[in-house]
Amino acid sequence: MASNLFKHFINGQFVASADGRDFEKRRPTDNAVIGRVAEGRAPEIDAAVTAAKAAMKGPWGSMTTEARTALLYKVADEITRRFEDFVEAEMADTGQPRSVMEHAFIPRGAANFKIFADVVKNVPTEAFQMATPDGAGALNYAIRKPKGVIGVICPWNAPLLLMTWKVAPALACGNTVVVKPSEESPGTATLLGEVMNAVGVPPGVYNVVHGLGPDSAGEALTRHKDVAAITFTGETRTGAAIMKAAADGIRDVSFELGGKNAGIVFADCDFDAAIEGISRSAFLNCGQVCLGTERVYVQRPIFEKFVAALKAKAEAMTPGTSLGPLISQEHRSKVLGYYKLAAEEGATVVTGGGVPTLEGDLANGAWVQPTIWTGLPENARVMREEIFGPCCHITPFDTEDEVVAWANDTDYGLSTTIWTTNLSCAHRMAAAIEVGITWINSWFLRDLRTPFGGSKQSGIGREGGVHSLEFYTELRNVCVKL
Ligand code: NAD
Ligand code: 6OD
Repeated sequence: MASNLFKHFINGQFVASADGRDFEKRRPTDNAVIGRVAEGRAPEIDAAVTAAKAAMKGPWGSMTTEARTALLYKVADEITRRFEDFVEAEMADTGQPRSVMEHAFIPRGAANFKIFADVVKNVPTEAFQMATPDGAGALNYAIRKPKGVIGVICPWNAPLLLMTWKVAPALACGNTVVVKPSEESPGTATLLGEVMNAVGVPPGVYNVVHGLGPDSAGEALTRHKDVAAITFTGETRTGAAIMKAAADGIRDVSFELGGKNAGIVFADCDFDAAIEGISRSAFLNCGQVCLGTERVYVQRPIFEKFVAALKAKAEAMTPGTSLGPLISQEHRSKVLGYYKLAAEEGATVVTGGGVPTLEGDLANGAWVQPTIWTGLPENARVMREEIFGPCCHITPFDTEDEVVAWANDTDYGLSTTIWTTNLSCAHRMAAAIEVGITWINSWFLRDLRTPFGGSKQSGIGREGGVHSLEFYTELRNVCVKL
Protein backbone atom coordinates (compact mmCIF):
# COMPACT_ATOMS: atom_id res chain seq x y z
CA MET A 1 0.00 0.00 0.00
CA ALA A 2 1.33 3.42 -0.93
CA SER A 3 2.34 5.82 1.85
CA ASN A 4 1.95 8.91 -0.33
CA LEU A 5 -0.22 11.60 1.30
CA PHE A 6 -1.77 14.27 -0.92
CA LYS A 7 -1.52 17.33 1.34
CA HIS A 8 -3.34 20.64 1.26
CA PHE A 9 -1.45 23.61 -0.20
CA ILE A 10 -2.15 26.59 2.03
CA ASN A 11 -0.21 29.86 2.00
CA GLY A 12 2.57 28.29 -0.05
CA GLN A 13 3.03 25.30 2.31
CA PHE A 14 2.04 21.64 1.99
CA VAL A 15 0.18 20.65 5.16
CA ALA A 16 -1.85 17.72 6.49
CA SER A 17 -5.22 18.27 8.17
CA ALA A 18 -5.03 19.61 11.72
CA ASP A 19 -6.86 16.52 13.03
CA GLY A 20 -4.89 14.12 10.79
CA ARG A 21 -8.03 13.03 8.97
CA ASP A 22 -7.56 11.52 5.49
CA PHE A 23 -9.10 9.06 3.02
CA GLU A 24 -7.70 6.66 0.46
CA LYS A 25 -7.30 7.22 -3.26
CA ARG A 26 -7.58 4.18 -5.52
CA ARG A 27 -6.35 3.85 -9.10
CA PRO A 28 -9.29 3.17 -11.46
CA THR A 29 -7.36 0.78 -13.71
CA ASP A 30 -6.75 -1.87 -11.00
CA ASN A 31 -8.37 -0.50 -7.82
CA ALA A 32 -4.99 -0.38 -6.03
CA VAL A 33 -4.58 2.23 -3.29
CA ILE A 34 -2.09 4.80 -4.64
CA GLY A 35 -2.11 7.14 -1.70
CA ARG A 36 -4.13 8.87 0.97
CA VAL A 37 -5.70 12.29 0.66
CA ALA A 38 -5.81 14.79 3.53
CA GLU A 39 -9.44 15.62 4.31
CA GLY A 40 -9.90 19.30 5.00
CA ARG A 41 -12.88 20.73 6.81
CA ALA A 42 -13.82 24.16 8.13
CA PRO A 43 -10.44 24.84 9.88
CA GLU A 44 -8.39 24.14 6.74
CA ILE A 45 -10.80 26.12 4.57
CA ASP A 46 -10.61 29.00 7.03
CA ALA A 47 -6.78 28.93 6.97
CA ALA A 48 -6.76 28.88 3.16
CA VAL A 49 -9.32 31.69 2.80
CA THR A 50 -7.43 33.79 5.37
CA ALA A 51 -4.18 33.30 3.40
CA ALA A 52 -5.96 34.12 0.13
CA LYS A 53 -7.44 37.27 1.64
CA ALA A 54 -4.07 38.38 2.98
CA ALA A 55 -2.45 37.81 -0.43
CA MET A 56 -5.02 40.14 -2.00
CA LYS A 57 -3.89 42.85 0.43
CA GLY A 58 -0.22 41.96 -0.05
CA PRO A 59 2.08 41.70 -3.06
CA TRP A 60 -0.50 40.11 -5.36
CA GLY A 61 -3.00 42.94 -4.87
CA SER A 62 -0.42 45.60 -5.70
CA MET A 63 1.23 43.77 -8.61
CA THR A 64 0.87 45.35 -12.06
CA THR A 65 -1.09 43.47 -14.71
CA GLU A 66 2.16 43.08 -16.69
CA ALA A 67 3.99 41.47 -13.75
CA ARG A 68 1.04 39.24 -12.86
CA THR A 69 0.51 38.00 -16.38
CA ALA A 70 4.27 37.43 -16.83
CA LEU A 71 4.12 35.13 -13.79
CA LEU A 72 1.20 33.23 -15.33
CA TYR A 73 3.27 32.67 -18.48
CA LYS A 74 5.94 31.18 -16.21
CA VAL A 75 3.31 28.90 -14.63
CA ALA A 76 2.40 27.64 -18.11
CA ASP A 77 6.07 27.08 -18.99
CA GLU A 78 6.72 25.22 -15.74
CA ILE A 79 3.73 22.92 -16.36
CA THR A 80 5.23 22.22 -19.77
CA ARG A 81 8.68 21.61 -18.27
CA ARG A 82 7.13 19.12 -15.80
CA PHE A 83 4.82 17.69 -18.47
CA GLU A 84 5.61 14.05 -17.64
CA ASP A 85 4.87 14.56 -13.91
CA PHE A 86 1.46 16.00 -14.78
CA VAL A 87 0.73 13.21 -17.27
CA GLU A 88 1.64 10.54 -14.69
CA ALA A 89 -0.35 12.22 -11.90
CA GLU A 90 -3.49 12.54 -14.00
CA MET A 91 -3.16 9.02 -15.42
CA ALA A 92 -2.88 7.64 -11.89
CA ASP A 93 -5.99 9.54 -10.78
CA THR A 94 -8.28 8.92 -13.75
CA GLY A 95 -6.79 5.86 -15.47
CA GLN A 96 -7.26 7.41 -18.91
CA PRO A 97 -4.87 6.57 -21.77
CA ARG A 98 -1.59 8.45 -22.03
CA SER A 99 -2.52 9.77 -25.50
CA VAL A 100 -5.50 11.72 -24.11
CA MET A 101 -3.30 13.25 -21.41
CA GLU A 102 -0.46 14.09 -23.78
CA HIS A 103 -2.48 15.49 -26.66
CA ALA A 104 -5.37 17.14 -24.91
CA PHE A 105 -5.76 17.47 -21.18
CA ILE A 106 -2.27 18.45 -19.94
CA PRO A 107 -1.34 20.86 -22.78
CA ARG A 108 -4.70 22.57 -22.14
CA GLY A 109 -3.70 23.05 -18.50
CA ALA A 110 -0.72 25.12 -19.67
CA ALA A 111 -2.61 26.86 -22.49
CA ASN A 112 -5.30 28.12 -20.10
CA PHE A 113 -2.73 30.27 -18.25
CA LYS A 114 -1.41 31.84 -21.47
CA ILE A 115 -4.76 32.63 -23.06
CA PHE A 116 -6.15 34.39 -20.01
CA ALA A 117 -2.90 36.31 -19.43
CA ASP A 118 -3.24 37.56 -23.03
CA VAL A 119 -6.93 38.40 -22.67
CA VAL A 120 -6.45 40.43 -19.51
CA LYS A 121 -3.57 42.42 -21.02
CA ASN A 122 -5.48 43.27 -24.16
CA VAL A 123 -9.13 43.77 -23.30
CA PRO A 124 -10.34 47.37 -23.30
CA THR A 125 -13.14 48.80 -21.18
CA GLU A 126 -15.85 51.13 -22.40
CA ALA A 127 -15.92 54.95 -22.25
CA PHE A 128 -18.82 57.35 -22.88
CA GLN A 129 -18.74 61.11 -23.26
CA MET A 130 -21.95 62.83 -22.19
CA ALA A 131 -23.37 66.31 -22.51
CA THR A 132 -24.15 68.31 -19.35
CA PRO A 133 -26.39 71.40 -18.97
CA ASP A 134 -23.39 73.70 -18.36
CA GLY A 135 -21.91 72.64 -21.68
CA ALA A 136 -18.67 71.32 -20.16
CA GLY A 137 -19.66 67.68 -20.45
CA ALA A 138 -18.61 64.60 -18.56
CA LEU A 139 -16.59 61.51 -19.29
CA ASN A 140 -17.51 58.02 -18.09
CA TYR A 141 -15.04 55.20 -18.12
CA ALA A 142 -15.14 51.70 -16.69
CA ILE A 143 -12.43 49.98 -14.71
CA ARG A 144 -12.20 46.29 -13.85
CA LYS A 145 -11.41 45.18 -10.30
CA PRO A 146 -10.82 41.65 -9.01
CA LYS A 147 -13.65 40.29 -6.86
CA GLY A 148 -11.44 38.91 -4.07
CA VAL A 149 -11.16 35.30 -2.89
CA ILE A 150 -12.74 32.93 -5.41
CA GLY A 151 -13.87 29.44 -4.32
CA VAL A 152 -13.13 26.93 -7.10
CA ILE A 153 -14.87 23.52 -6.87
CA CYS A 154 -13.85 20.94 -9.46
CA PRO A 155 -14.86 17.52 -10.81
CA TRP A 156 -12.65 14.55 -11.65
CA ASN A 157 -13.19 13.93 -15.35
CA ALA A 158 -10.48 16.24 -16.77
CA PRO A 159 -8.99 17.54 -13.53
CA LEU A 160 -6.18 19.85 -14.66
CA LEU A 161 -7.99 21.20 -17.73
CA LEU A 162 -11.16 22.00 -15.80
CA MET A 163 -9.42 23.43 -12.73
CA THR A 164 -7.09 25.72 -14.70
CA TRP A 165 -10.00 26.84 -16.89
CA LYS A 166 -11.14 28.63 -13.69
CA VAL A 167 -7.91 29.28 -11.78
CA ALA A 168 -6.13 30.91 -14.74
CA PRO A 169 -8.73 33.63 -15.46
CA ALA A 170 -9.31 34.17 -11.73
CA LEU A 171 -5.60 34.85 -11.15
CA ALA A 172 -5.14 36.78 -14.41
CA CYS A 173 -7.84 39.17 -13.21
CA GLY A 174 -6.01 39.67 -9.90
CA ASN A 175 -8.11 37.46 -7.61
CA THR A 176 -6.77 34.77 -5.29
CA VAL A 177 -8.23 31.26 -5.15
CA VAL A 178 -9.06 28.40 -2.83
CA VAL A 179 -9.48 25.22 -4.88
CA LYS A 180 -11.38 22.15 -3.73
CA PRO A 181 -10.41 19.40 -6.20
CA SER A 182 -12.55 16.31 -6.55
CA GLU A 183 -11.84 13.64 -3.95
CA GLU A 184 -11.23 11.33 -6.92
CA SER A 185 -8.45 13.44 -8.48
CA PRO A 186 -6.10 15.07 -5.96
CA GLY A 187 -2.91 14.75 -8.06
CA THR A 188 -2.54 17.63 -10.49
CA ALA A 189 -4.03 20.32 -8.20
CA THR A 190 -1.36 19.36 -5.65
CA LEU A 191 1.42 19.41 -8.25
CA LEU A 192 0.31 22.85 -9.37
CA GLY A 193 1.18 24.07 -5.86
CA GLU A 194 4.80 23.05 -6.51
CA VAL A 195 4.68 24.93 -9.82
CA MET A 196 3.34 28.09 -8.16
CA ASN A 197 6.18 28.04 -5.60
CA ALA A 198 8.82 27.29 -8.24
CA VAL A 199 7.96 30.31 -10.38
CA GLY A 200 7.46 32.73 -7.48
CA VAL A 201 3.70 33.17 -7.26
CA PRO A 202 3.32 34.73 -3.79
CA PRO A 203 2.06 32.49 -0.96
CA GLY A 204 -1.71 32.58 -0.49
CA VAL A 205 -2.54 33.34 -4.13
CA TYR A 206 -3.22 29.69 -5.04
CA ASN A 207 -4.49 27.41 -2.26
CA VAL A 208 -5.77 23.84 -2.38
CA VAL A 209 -7.87 22.14 0.28
CA HIS A 210 -8.66 18.49 -0.39
CA GLY A 211 -11.77 16.81 0.91
CA LEU A 212 -15.29 15.70 0.15
CA GLY A 213 -18.41 17.74 -0.66
CA PRO A 214 -21.23 17.81 1.91
CA ASP A 215 -20.11 18.28 5.57
CA SER A 216 -16.52 18.54 4.37
CA ALA A 217 -14.17 20.93 2.54
CA GLY A 218 -16.56 21.57 -0.37
CA GLU A 219 -19.47 22.72 1.75
CA ALA A 220 -17.17 24.66 4.13
CA LEU A 221 -15.75 26.58 1.16
CA THR A 222 -19.18 27.51 -0.18
CA ARG A 223 -20.28 28.71 3.27
CA HIS A 224 -17.19 30.76 4.12
CA LYS A 225 -18.21 34.41 4.50
CA ASP A 226 -14.96 35.74 2.99
CA VAL A 227 -15.35 33.83 -0.28
CA ALA A 228 -16.54 36.51 -2.70
CA ALA A 229 -17.74 34.21 -5.51
CA ILE A 230 -17.93 30.50 -6.29
CA THR A 231 -17.11 28.83 -9.59
CA PHE A 232 -18.19 25.21 -9.88
CA THR A 233 -18.06 22.42 -12.43
CA GLY A 234 -19.94 19.23 -11.64
CA GLU A 235 -23.35 17.66 -11.40
CA THR A 236 -26.47 19.77 -11.70
CA ARG A 237 -27.84 18.68 -8.31
CA THR A 238 -24.54 19.65 -6.60
CA GLY A 239 -24.86 23.03 -8.31
CA ALA A 240 -28.29 23.46 -6.72
CA ALA A 241 -26.82 22.77 -3.24
CA ILE A 242 -23.97 25.24 -3.85
CA MET A 243 -26.39 27.90 -5.09
CA LYS A 244 -28.33 27.65 -1.84
CA ALA A 245 -25.10 28.08 0.17
CA ALA A 246 -24.07 31.04 -2.01
CA ALA A 247 -27.36 32.79 -1.28
CA ASP A 248 -26.06 33.60 2.22
CA GLY A 249 -23.97 36.70 1.67
CA ILE A 250 -25.37 37.12 -1.89
CA ARG A 251 -22.27 35.60 -3.54
CA ASP A 252 -22.05 35.26 -7.32
CA VAL A 253 -21.87 31.79 -8.92
CA SER A 254 -20.57 30.47 -12.23
CA PHE A 255 -21.73 26.95 -13.03
CA GLU A 256 -20.70 24.37 -15.66
CA LEU A 257 -23.09 21.47 -15.05
CA GLY A 258 -24.31 18.22 -16.57
CA GLY A 259 -25.58 17.43 -20.05
CA LYS A 260 -27.59 14.92 -22.07
CA ASN A 261 -26.28 16.04 -25.40
CA ALA A 262 -27.73 15.17 -28.80
CA GLY A 263 -25.60 14.30 -31.83
CA ILE A 264 -27.47 14.74 -35.13
CA VAL A 265 -26.34 13.02 -38.32
CA PHE A 266 -27.97 13.90 -41.66
CA ALA A 267 -28.00 11.49 -44.60
CA ASP A 268 -25.87 13.91 -46.67
CA CYS A 269 -23.00 13.93 -44.15
CA ASP A 270 -19.42 12.87 -44.80
CA PHE A 271 -20.13 9.41 -43.43
CA ASP A 272 -16.64 8.45 -42.27
CA ALA A 273 -16.09 11.82 -40.60
CA ALA A 274 -19.45 11.53 -38.84
CA ILE A 275 -18.66 8.04 -37.54
CA GLU A 276 -15.27 9.23 -36.29
CA GLY A 277 -16.77 12.32 -34.64
CA ILE A 278 -19.72 10.59 -32.97
CA SER A 279 -17.48 7.74 -31.82
CA ARG A 280 -15.10 10.23 -30.13
CA SER A 281 -17.97 12.15 -28.59
CA ALA A 282 -19.55 9.00 -27.13
CA PHE A 283 -16.44 7.13 -25.97
CA LEU A 284 -13.56 9.60 -25.32
CA ASN A 285 -12.45 9.54 -21.68
CA CYS A 286 -14.67 6.45 -21.29
CA GLY A 287 -17.71 8.66 -21.97
CA GLN A 288 -16.89 10.91 -19.01
CA VAL A 289 -16.99 14.23 -20.87
CA CYS A 290 -19.77 16.67 -20.07
CA LEU A 291 -19.95 17.57 -23.79
CA GLY A 292 -20.26 13.91 -24.82
CA THR A 293 -23.10 12.51 -26.90
CA GLU A 294 -25.47 10.07 -25.19
CA ARG A 295 -28.35 10.62 -27.65
CA VAL A 296 -27.55 10.13 -31.34
CA TYR A 297 -30.18 10.88 -34.02
CA VAL A 298 -29.44 9.55 -37.52
CA GLN A 299 -31.49 10.29 -40.65
CA ARG A 300 -33.33 7.17 -41.77
CA PRO A 301 -31.63 6.49 -45.16
CA ILE A 302 -28.26 5.89 -43.44
CA PHE A 303 -29.54 4.59 -40.08
CA GLU A 304 -28.71 0.87 -40.47
CA LYS A 305 -25.32 1.57 -42.04
CA PHE A 306 -24.49 4.08 -39.27
CA VAL A 307 -25.44 1.70 -36.45
CA ALA A 308 -23.28 -1.05 -37.96
CA ALA A 309 -20.29 1.28 -38.42
CA LEU A 310 -20.49 2.73 -34.89
CA LYS A 311 -20.82 -0.83 -33.51
CA ALA A 312 -17.60 -1.76 -35.32
CA LYS A 313 -15.85 1.30 -33.85
CA ALA A 314 -17.00 0.44 -30.32
CA GLU A 315 -15.94 -3.18 -30.67
CA ALA A 316 -12.49 -2.14 -31.93
CA MET A 317 -11.76 -0.25 -28.70
CA THR A 318 -9.27 -1.99 -26.43
CA PRO A 319 -9.46 -1.52 -22.66
CA GLY A 320 -6.14 -0.21 -21.39
CA THR A 321 -5.01 1.31 -24.70
CA SER A 322 -7.76 3.11 -26.63
CA LEU A 323 -10.33 2.95 -23.80
CA GLY A 324 -9.76 3.84 -20.14
CA PRO A 325 -11.84 2.73 -17.16
CA LEU A 326 -14.53 4.69 -15.32
CA ILE A 327 -13.30 6.82 -12.43
CA SER A 328 -14.29 4.49 -9.56
CA GLN A 329 -16.11 1.33 -8.55
CA GLU A 330 -18.94 3.53 -7.29
CA HIS A 331 -19.33 5.24 -10.65
CA ARG A 332 -19.14 1.86 -12.38
CA SER A 333 -22.09 0.65 -10.27
CA LYS A 334 -24.05 3.71 -11.41
CA VAL A 335 -23.23 3.17 -15.10
CA LEU A 336 -23.95 -0.57 -14.91
CA GLY A 337 -27.26 0.33 -13.25
CA TYR A 338 -28.15 2.27 -16.41
CA TYR A 339 -26.99 -0.64 -18.61
CA LYS A 340 -29.46 -2.86 -16.69
CA LEU A 341 -32.18 -0.21 -16.82
CA ALA A 342 -31.79 0.15 -20.60
CA ALA A 343 -32.56 -3.56 -21.02
CA GLU A 344 -35.53 -3.27 -18.62
CA GLU A 345 -36.85 -0.27 -20.57
CA GLY A 346 -36.83 -2.38 -23.74
CA ALA A 347 -33.63 -1.32 -25.51
CA THR A 348 -32.00 -3.45 -28.17
CA VAL A 349 -28.36 -3.84 -27.10
CA VAL A 350 -26.38 -3.36 -30.32
CA THR A 351 -23.08 -3.95 -28.53
CA GLY A 352 -21.69 -4.01 -25.00
CA GLY A 353 -23.95 -3.74 -21.99
CA GLY A 354 -21.57 -5.32 -19.49
CA VAL A 355 -18.04 -5.63 -18.19
CA PRO A 356 -15.08 -6.72 -20.36
CA THR A 357 -13.05 -9.76 -19.34
CA LEU A 358 -9.57 -8.61 -18.31
CA GLU A 359 -6.59 -10.48 -16.96
CA GLY A 360 -4.40 -9.92 -13.89
CA ASP A 361 -4.65 -6.72 -11.82
CA LEU A 362 -6.78 -5.03 -14.49
CA ALA A 363 -9.57 -7.47 -13.61
CA ASN A 364 -10.12 -5.36 -10.44
CA GLY A 365 -10.45 -2.05 -12.33
CA ALA A 366 -13.58 0.01 -13.02
CA TRP A 367 -13.95 -1.18 -16.64
CA VAL A 368 -17.16 -1.30 -18.63
CA GLN A 369 -17.88 -2.14 -22.24
CA PRO A 370 -18.63 0.65 -24.70
CA THR A 371 -22.33 0.26 -25.28
CA ILE A 372 -24.83 1.18 -27.99
CA TRP A 373 -28.60 0.86 -27.79
CA THR A 374 -31.49 1.34 -30.18
CA GLY A 375 -35.26 1.08 -29.78
CA LEU A 376 -35.93 3.23 -26.70
CA PRO A 377 -38.75 5.79 -26.59
CA GLU A 378 -37.83 9.43 -25.95
CA ASN A 379 -39.35 9.28 -22.45
CA ALA A 380 -37.18 6.36 -21.23
CA ARG A 381 -34.99 7.28 -18.23
CA VAL A 382 -31.91 6.19 -20.18
CA MET A 383 -32.82 8.86 -22.75
CA ARG A 384 -33.35 11.60 -20.18
CA GLU A 385 -30.76 11.16 -17.41
CA GLU A 386 -27.03 11.85 -17.70
CA ILE A 387 -25.19 8.49 -17.43
CA PHE A 388 -21.58 9.73 -17.87
CA GLY A 389 -20.29 6.46 -19.29
CA PRO A 390 -19.18 5.12 -22.71
CA CYS A 391 -22.67 4.64 -24.10
CA CYS A 392 -25.20 6.11 -26.48
CA HIS A 393 -28.63 5.42 -27.90
CA ILE A 394 -29.26 5.79 -31.65
CA THR A 395 -32.70 6.86 -32.95
CA PRO A 396 -33.70 7.20 -36.64
CA PHE A 397 -35.33 10.49 -37.72
CA ASP A 398 -36.99 11.76 -40.90
CA THR A 399 -37.33 15.55 -40.74
CA GLU A 400 -35.48 18.54 -39.29
CA ASP A 401 -38.52 19.58 -37.24
CA GLU A 402 -38.80 16.13 -35.71
CA VAL A 403 -35.15 15.95 -34.68
CA VAL A 404 -35.08 19.51 -33.32
CA ALA A 405 -38.08 18.71 -31.10
CA TRP A 406 -36.39 15.55 -29.77
CA ALA A 407 -33.01 17.22 -29.25
CA ASN A 408 -34.63 20.04 -27.25
CA ASP A 409 -36.88 17.79 -25.16
CA THR A 410 -34.47 17.72 -22.21
CA ASP A 411 -33.82 19.66 -19.01
CA TYR A 412 -30.21 20.09 -20.09
CA GLY A 413 -28.68 22.39 -22.74
CA LEU A 414 -24.93 22.03 -22.89
CA SER A 415 -23.79 21.06 -26.39
CA THR A 416 -24.69 19.43 -29.68
CA THR A 417 -22.76 18.05 -32.63
CA ILE A 418 -24.34 18.21 -36.11
CA TRP A 419 -23.10 16.34 -39.18
CA THR A 420 -24.23 17.51 -42.64
CA THR A 421 -22.79 18.90 -45.87
CA ASN A 422 -25.80 21.22 -46.26
CA LEU A 423 -24.65 24.47 -44.66
CA SER A 424 -28.11 26.06 -44.70
CA CYS A 425 -29.43 23.10 -42.74
CA ALA A 426 -26.47 23.32 -40.34
CA HIS A 427 -27.12 27.00 -39.59
CA ARG A 428 -30.86 26.37 -39.12
CA MET A 429 -30.07 23.59 -36.65
CA ALA A 430 -27.53 25.72 -34.78
CA ALA A 431 -30.16 28.41 -34.27
CA ALA A 432 -32.89 25.96 -33.27
CA ILE A 433 -31.13 23.72 -30.77
CA GLU A 434 -31.20 25.04 -27.21
CA VAL A 435 -27.58 24.64 -26.11
CA GLY A 436 -24.61 26.82 -25.21
CA ILE A 437 -22.21 25.16 -27.66
CA THR A 438 -22.92 23.81 -31.17
CA TRP A 439 -20.31 21.96 -33.19
CA ILE A 440 -20.90 21.49 -36.92
CA ASN A 441 -18.93 18.66 -38.55
CA SER A 442 -16.71 18.53 -35.46
CA TRP A 443 -16.82 17.93 -31.73
CA PHE A 444 -14.81 19.37 -28.81
CA LEU A 445 -12.86 21.63 -31.18
CA ARG A 446 -11.92 24.44 -28.82
CA ASP A 447 -10.96 28.04 -29.45
CA LEU A 448 -10.38 29.36 -25.94
CA ARG A 449 -11.58 32.87 -26.84
CA THR A 450 -15.15 31.68 -27.48
CA PRO A 451 -18.04 31.61 -24.95
CA PHE A 452 -18.32 28.25 -23.21
CA GLY A 453 -21.25 27.24 -21.01
CA GLY A 454 -24.66 25.63 -20.83
CA SER A 455 -28.29 26.63 -21.23
CA LYS A 456 -31.17 25.41 -19.04
CA GLN A 457 -29.92 23.13 -16.24
CA SER A 458 -26.46 22.79 -17.81
CA GLY A 459 -25.07 25.93 -16.27
CA ILE A 460 -25.04 29.60 -15.39
CA GLY A 461 -22.74 32.07 -17.12
CA ARG A 462 -20.14 31.75 -19.83
CA GLU A 463 -16.41 31.20 -19.50
CA GLY A 464 -13.69 31.68 -22.12
CA GLY A 465 -11.86 34.73 -23.50
CA VAL A 466 -13.36 38.04 -22.40
CA HIS A 467 -16.48 36.23 -21.13
CA SER A 468 -14.54 34.94 -18.11
CA LEU A 469 -13.92 38.54 -17.11
CA GLU A 470 -17.64 39.01 -16.49
CA PHE A 471 -17.40 36.62 -13.56
CA TYR A 472 -13.86 37.15 -12.28
CA THR A 473 -13.97 40.96 -12.18
CA GLU A 474 -16.30 43.65 -11.07
CA LEU A 475 -16.83 46.43 -13.59
CA ARG A 476 -16.94 49.87 -11.95
CA ASN A 477 -17.98 53.05 -13.70
CA VAL A 478 -16.16 56.33 -13.04
CA CYS A 479 -18.00 59.53 -14.05
CA VAL A 480 -15.81 62.65 -14.36
CA LYS A 481 -17.50 66.02 -14.63
CA LEU A 482 -15.31 68.10 -16.91
P1 NAD B 1 -19.98 16.28 -8.45
O1 NAD B 1 -21.02 17.35 -8.53
O2 NAD B 1 -20.32 15.03 -7.76
O3 NAD B 1 -18.67 16.83 -7.70
C1 NAD B 1 -17.98 17.96 -8.16
C2 NAD B 1 -17.27 18.62 -7.00
O4 NAD B 1 -18.23 19.14 -6.09
C3 NAD B 1 -16.38 17.68 -6.20
O5 NAD B 1 -15.20 18.37 -5.86
C4 NAD B 1 -17.22 17.40 -4.96
O6 NAD B 1 -16.46 17.06 -3.82
C5 NAD B 1 -17.90 18.74 -4.77
N1 NAD B 1 -19.15 18.72 -4.00
C6 NAD B 1 -20.07 17.73 -3.93
N2 NAD B 1 -21.10 18.11 -3.12
C7 NAD B 1 -20.82 19.37 -2.69
C8 NAD B 1 -21.49 20.30 -1.85
N3 NAD B 1 -22.68 20.04 -1.29
N4 NAD B 1 -20.91 21.50 -1.62
C9 NAD B 1 -19.71 21.81 -2.19
N5 NAD B 1 -19.03 20.96 -2.97
C10 NAD B 1 -19.57 19.76 -3.24
O7 NAD B 1 -19.51 16.03 -9.95
P2 NAD B 1 -18.46 14.95 -10.47
O8 NAD B 1 -19.08 13.59 -10.33
O9 NAD B 1 -17.15 15.22 -9.84
O10 NAD B 1 -18.34 15.34 -12.02
C11 NAD B 1 -19.16 14.82 -13.02
C12 NAD B 1 -20.25 15.82 -13.36
O11 NAD B 1 -19.65 17.05 -13.76
C13 NAD B 1 -21.12 15.40 -14.54
O12 NAD B 1 -22.46 15.73 -14.26
C14 NAD B 1 -20.61 16.26 -15.68
O13 NAD B 1 -21.52 16.50 -16.72
C15 NAD B 1 -20.26 17.52 -14.96
N6 NAD B 1 -19.29 18.31 -15.73
C16 NAD B 1 -19.72 19.44 -16.38
C17 NAD B 1 -18.83 20.19 -17.15
C18 NAD B 1 -19.27 21.42 -17.91
O14 NAD B 1 -18.41 22.13 -18.41
N7 NAD B 1 -20.54 21.69 -18.03
C19 NAD B 1 -17.49 19.78 -17.25
C20 NAD B 1 -17.11 18.61 -16.59
C21 NAD B 1 -18.01 17.90 -15.82
O1 6OD C 1 -12.71 22.77 -23.03
C1 6OD C 1 -13.13 23.36 -22.02
O2 6OD C 1 -12.82 24.53 -21.74
C2 6OD C 1 -14.00 22.64 -21.09
N1 6OD C 1 -14.46 23.35 -20.07
C3 6OD C 1 -14.29 21.35 -21.32
C4 6OD C 1 -15.17 20.60 -20.52
C5 6OD C 1 -15.18 19.25 -20.61
C6 6OD C 1 -16.11 18.52 -19.83
O3 6OD C 1 -15.98 17.38 -19.48
